[in-house]
Amino acid sequence: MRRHHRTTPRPRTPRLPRLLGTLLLVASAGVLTAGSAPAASAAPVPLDRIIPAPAEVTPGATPYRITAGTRIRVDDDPEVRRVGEYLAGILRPSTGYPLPVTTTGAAGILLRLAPGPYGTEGYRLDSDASRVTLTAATPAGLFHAVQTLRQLLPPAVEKDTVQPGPWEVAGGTITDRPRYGYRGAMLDVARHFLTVDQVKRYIDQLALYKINTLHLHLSDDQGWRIAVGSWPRLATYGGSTQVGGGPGGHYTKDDYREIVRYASSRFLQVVPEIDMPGHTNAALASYAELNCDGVAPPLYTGTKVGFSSLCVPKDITYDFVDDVIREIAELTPGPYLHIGGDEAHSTSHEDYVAFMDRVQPLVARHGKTVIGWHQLTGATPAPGALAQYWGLDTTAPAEKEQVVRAAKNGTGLILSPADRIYLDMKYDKNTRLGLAWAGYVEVQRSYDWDPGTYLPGAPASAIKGVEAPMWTETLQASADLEYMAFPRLPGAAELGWSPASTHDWDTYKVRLAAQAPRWDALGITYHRSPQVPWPAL
Ligand code: TNX
Repeated sequence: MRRHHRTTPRPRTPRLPRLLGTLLLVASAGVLTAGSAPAASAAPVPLDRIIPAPAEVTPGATPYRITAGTRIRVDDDPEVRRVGEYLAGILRPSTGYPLPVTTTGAAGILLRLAPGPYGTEGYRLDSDASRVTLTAATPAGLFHAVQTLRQLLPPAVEKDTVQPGPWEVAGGTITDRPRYGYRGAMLDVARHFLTVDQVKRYIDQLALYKINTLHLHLSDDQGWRIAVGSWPRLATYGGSTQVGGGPGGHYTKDDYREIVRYASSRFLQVVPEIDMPGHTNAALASYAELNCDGVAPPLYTGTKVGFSSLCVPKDITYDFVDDVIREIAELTPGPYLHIGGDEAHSTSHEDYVAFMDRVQPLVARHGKTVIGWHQLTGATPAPGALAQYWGLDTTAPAEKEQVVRAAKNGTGLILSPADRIYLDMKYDKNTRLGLAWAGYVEVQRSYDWDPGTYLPGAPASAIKGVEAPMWTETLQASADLEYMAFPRLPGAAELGWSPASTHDWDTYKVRLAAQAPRWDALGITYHRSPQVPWPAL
């Protein structure tokens, strides 16, 4: 019963079996609960009311109810047990139940690894009166299944004090796997420094929507945010301020390891970015010898772009880049290292190409695969490199063609169109945070596009996924980040995960509205866009 993913959206007719199933489910839940618990709130969340939309749903008749006696039964495998404990950690505070994680028993909530058509991140969820079974080929698949289970429970499950329940999961089966392997979110920790705890909080929010990549923009004109042992002033001096002139900050190597560890406990890889050859004022200010004229500029706390460049002809530039890449590659278990390459307006085209020709092999030498912003396609992308497209609908055709040509020649693409999923763009003219250079981006605009057809001419196989960047010129507190990310981030996650055939704004906005009580329970600030039918406050 596997459904084949389509790369083009199908016409907007709802799939009849799914719709019928949902109706049946709602009806049967109503009958089952009549006379016991309060009917309206007791109907369990329909299996297809989650974000990202699951690939395939078959409703069943009887829900599963978590009770004081429920056990979480896991395979005898340390990683599966870890996912079981993570689930218990979510359920225990709000249910008040002990929910022991055990390796025995056949009822309750079961987490099992088994071969099947799940790929590296897919899963199956089966729910009936006696058990909920999560099955996947990998711990990552089980972790994503846990996020699905979480969204199938009432929003109050997210609270950290005991709530009344009941805790029912609709009966039936979900079979699910992602459309794309790269589903990312970026945090710019350079314009405003974000603490390790802020990054962890965001990681937890990403995990809820099955995002598997955290891209950290670790350096820019306003700050260098990671300790480099061989060039210590980068962090201690180059990291000592930020936009607006505040104290800035940087991650020690242990801080960074802790972010990587925490991300990996949520099955996210970290992609570190050192932006080069432009966006380098913090480095140039820290070491005079990196400048062509040998003079260090002052630190910079404004928001202009395009004024700085590493000195392309000097050999010391490549000693510097080699040291930085080596030390960051050593700390990074994931395969990718992002070298930026955007807005190098102070680097000649010739120098830009020469720089990329020398730097990309250094990334390979330290065992990593290059990612660059799509301007990298104006040079010669290394074999296997990925280009991150951040253009707009209105980007000049020649620039899009250059990206498409690279894709045809084997460069993979990550799609981050700025007028769609730049999370720092204002929603409308009244948004008090954010920028508007790519226009206003309301929720429907951010959701309503198809990564598979977005760049006409790019081979479908070149599209590796979607990433939602968050630039922080105007953002500092977690509440700021959340206000910009919610509700647009779940849409980016759905574009990366769900089959194109599920794409439909009218049903999506209802699913999105249903997330709001969960955000409230989690303390997440969000924008109550007038485009979404939110529940009353
Ligand atoms: C463009 S996107 C930039 C960043 C800014 C951002 C603000 C990109 C690769 N470069 O330097 O922070 O716009 O939205």
